[in-house]
Amino acid sequence: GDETLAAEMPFNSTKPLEYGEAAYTPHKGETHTPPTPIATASTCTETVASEKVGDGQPDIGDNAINRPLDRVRVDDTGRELTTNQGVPVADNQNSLKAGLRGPTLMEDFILREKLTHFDHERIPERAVHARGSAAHGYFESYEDLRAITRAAPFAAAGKRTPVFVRFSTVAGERGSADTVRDVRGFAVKFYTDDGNWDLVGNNIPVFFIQDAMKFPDLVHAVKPEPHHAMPQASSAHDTFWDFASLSPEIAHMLMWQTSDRAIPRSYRMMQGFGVHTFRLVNDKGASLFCKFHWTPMAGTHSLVWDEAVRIAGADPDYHRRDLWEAIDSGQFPEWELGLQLFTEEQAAQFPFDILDPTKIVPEELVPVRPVGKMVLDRNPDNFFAETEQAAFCAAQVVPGIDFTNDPLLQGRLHSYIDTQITRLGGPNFHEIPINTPVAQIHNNQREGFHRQQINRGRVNYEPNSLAGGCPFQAGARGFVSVPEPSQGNEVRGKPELFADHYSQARLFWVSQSAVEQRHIIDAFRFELTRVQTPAVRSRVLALLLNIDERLAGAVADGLGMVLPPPLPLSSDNPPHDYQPSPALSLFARPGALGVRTRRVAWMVGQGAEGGQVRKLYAALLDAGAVPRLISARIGPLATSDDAPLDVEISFETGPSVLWDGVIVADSPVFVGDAQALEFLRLQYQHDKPILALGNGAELLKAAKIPRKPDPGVIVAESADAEAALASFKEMLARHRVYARERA
Ligand code: HDE
Repeated sequence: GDETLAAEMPFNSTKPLEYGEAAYTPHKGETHTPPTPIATASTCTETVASEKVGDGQPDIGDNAINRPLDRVRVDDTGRELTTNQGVPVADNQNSLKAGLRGPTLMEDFILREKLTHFDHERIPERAVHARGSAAHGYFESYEDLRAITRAAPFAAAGKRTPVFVRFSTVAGERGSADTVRDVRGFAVKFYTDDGNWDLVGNNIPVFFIQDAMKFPDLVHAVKPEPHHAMPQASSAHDTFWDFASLSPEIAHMLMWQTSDRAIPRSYRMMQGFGVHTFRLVNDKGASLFCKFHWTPMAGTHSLVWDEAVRIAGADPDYHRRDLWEAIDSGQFPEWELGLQLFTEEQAAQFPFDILDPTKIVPEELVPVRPVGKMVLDRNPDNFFAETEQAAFCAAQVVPGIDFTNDPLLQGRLHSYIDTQITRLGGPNFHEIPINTPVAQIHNNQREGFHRQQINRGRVNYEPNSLAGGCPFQAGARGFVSVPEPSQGNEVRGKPELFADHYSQARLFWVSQSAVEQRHIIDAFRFELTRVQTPAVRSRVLALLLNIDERLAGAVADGLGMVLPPPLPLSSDNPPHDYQPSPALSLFARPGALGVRTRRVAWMVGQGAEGGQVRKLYAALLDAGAVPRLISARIGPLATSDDAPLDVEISFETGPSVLWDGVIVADSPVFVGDAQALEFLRLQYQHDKPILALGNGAELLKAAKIPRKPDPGVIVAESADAEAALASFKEMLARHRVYARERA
């Protein structure tokens, strides 16, 4: 029993019970009762937003990829503590000493192992895309696409292929804020029957540069400046804009990057693009060109800039938390995969070169054909083991998918594997469980750091007879490159059409709504105001003049500068005049999520109409929204009906920017609370729907929020609360009340 154990094994003979019962390991074979946890995800209410989401227990989904991962998944429940050699550890609190006040002994292999492991726990972060979050899920094909591609995921209608998807920012370091202005990475690893296929894309369909040769310069320019390592996770500084103003091929990308695409509301609410033109190949070797599109079922929605900046302080993990909580609460994010398919002959007619990654194929030219959906239904168990160690690689394709000669893509085919050798410490990173294909690996590659496979036999070469020729070449079943004819002199240069830098930048500009255009102007103004060198600002204005005079004029005006002459064009060809493409507006994809996962702050004050709050709150929860009661402090709050309300979040921990909308409850006491007024003013300023019930309208007045005309401010008597809530839900589902900005 416990008494004899204590008597037999005091770990510190002078203070035997310093750590209480927990200091004693259970005897072998005895069951260990874990102590009652002090805090779990469901009892902890302090954090910004994680409270009440899920039960904190791992949710073992049924993704095929999770089955192989189960081999290495560790659950410590009911287990005793061991060293890395599996030796049970008696005392994890005290090092081994020569006498209680004496020197620590070299002999303490347990201490040395623990410290040594700790000393080496960090690995280099990704050179770009260091900050990211990931989830497991599956891709499901709508149809049998074998006539177009032999790629395994498309072999049958309803076929499911496990995926692991990582979203990221590009410029910021691993601990930087989620909501900065930046491109977002959208990397999908398909664990197909024929090996891993990585579609390593972005949320913006074009790129800054046209040739891999320029990538290190681009990244050096946008990263923190090398002398003082500032600014973090921001392109708003001289070196980026210096580079940009000297690289006119960047024009189209700048339009996307200054648009609200670069400040998404959620990873769940952004598109994904393969960017480059790829090829799909069928089993007869016939191929079509292909552009990949991911379209979010939740619609494309963004933050407003001031909101994004404030969220970076209020919750730097905003996107990470949003993705985690959506999955944890069973609101699985979904995207539809669409393909733009076209032939060599069609491509030859386009007014741009399909090998140029600064160009899109407008949807009016080639429609997007939906071919399947992706569902993310499981959070990782361990951030480091899965998300951090995931190694995506643009060169990882499977039979049925092939590359084109896009010179940016060609450089990527080299860079990704190369970077993992440093980042993950050797050539066997494909054996880290998250990177290992579900398909089996058989080849004669051997050895290297951290080898996991134990290859049998004496044959590690091919051809061989001693192993019966195994593993043997797959022939036509294997990956066969499209036999594209190629000829020409070795030359460093670009095709002529690559030099049209402005036509599609202008296409993007003219396809934006008035609000979106204003946001682009504001973003240029912000970025260039941060730039210290007037000549750099001026060169950017000269570049913008080639896109649109009104745009250039408005930005110049915002900087108090006069317009310089336009940058000389790099091509003698006249620019191409595209028809506007409505598909390029964020508003083209409102999504089908309604109010699901929308965060609603419910402001309550002393003496609030408790019954009404409880009823409407339940209705909103039922609709899938995420309401929370918020007030000056958490805890019980007296109501009109004697049953207190439980305030969940305080204004300090859940500031205005963390909510998609606000309901002001009918409460007698509100007015004068500075935090409440600030909260409401920001909700209004950030275009969010506001519903004030009964006496709650007083708070709107005090905050000087106009009641009319504004479709997003709803004021109602308590008796009409249910109808008012319905209108509020409509506004909430529409994301933001952008009409307010025109007023
Ligand atoms: Fe990347 N990129 N990239 N990139 N990229 C990396 O690979 C690179 C490019 C993209 O979640 C690195 O594992 C070169 C375009 C994503 O782990 C690195 C060039 C697109 C991710 C690298 C490009 C991307 C990366 C850094 C130009 C959109 C994150 C760490 C020739 C289609 C993947 C790593 C993840 C990551 C190189 C351009 C998307 C250094 C050389 C274009 C989503 O290898």
